[in-house]
Amino acid sequence: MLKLYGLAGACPMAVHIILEHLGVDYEMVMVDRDLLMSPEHLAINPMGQAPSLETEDGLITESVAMLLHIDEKFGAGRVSPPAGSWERARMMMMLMFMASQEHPAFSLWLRPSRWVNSEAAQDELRKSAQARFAVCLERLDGWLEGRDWLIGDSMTLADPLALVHIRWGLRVTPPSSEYPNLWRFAQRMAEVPAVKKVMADEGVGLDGS
Ligand SMILES: N[C@@H](CCC(=O)N[C@@H](CS)C(=O)NCC(=O)O)C(=O)O
Repeated sequence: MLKLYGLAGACPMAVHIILEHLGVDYEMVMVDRDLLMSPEHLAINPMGQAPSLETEDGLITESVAMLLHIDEKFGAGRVSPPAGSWERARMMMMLMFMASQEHPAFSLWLRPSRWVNSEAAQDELRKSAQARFAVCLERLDGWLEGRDWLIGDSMTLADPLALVHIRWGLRVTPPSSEYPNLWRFAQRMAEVPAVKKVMADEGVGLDGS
């Protein structure tokens, strides 16, 4: 059985949602934040981060890799467009964009002290990271203009990751709730049965909790 190591409301939640939505048999292990850098957890995830996914073939890290692997094994076309299609190229673009542009911008805003020492440098870094994150949210908002889902007419791998980032965006200025398409999308997503269950299980909401 798959075992997902998660952190409430963080990027593992996207993987959690897809597992639940596809009805995959899995075990969920919530990692204690204080133990992320413990030797036991570093043996699972050498970066001291979540998620990690234990499979019958071994362990993998990186949430986008997990989403793709789960889709290939259990998705049967339910949460991704066919290989080679333009829609799949766009879904991949969105996943990579969120993982490699949007997520790091938020992380720099959240924890500038990991990168620079002085308070002045941290303030400066926070400001530029927040501005960069806003550019990313603007782009995500544009992709949702006139649409219920990022791709096609049902949930794909890109949507749960977008929801996670929109929840994070409630903490920055301007908050994600001020982007009309993002906020409409987040509220809609929160009503999808699998999303509702995962948010309840992880104890998170759309109210900043
Ligand atoms: N690129 C990694 C990023 C993992 C990551 O940044 N995880 C965050 C949660 S979203 C984490 O574990 N943060 C705790 C920390 O860094 O202390 C992935 O997509 O899996």
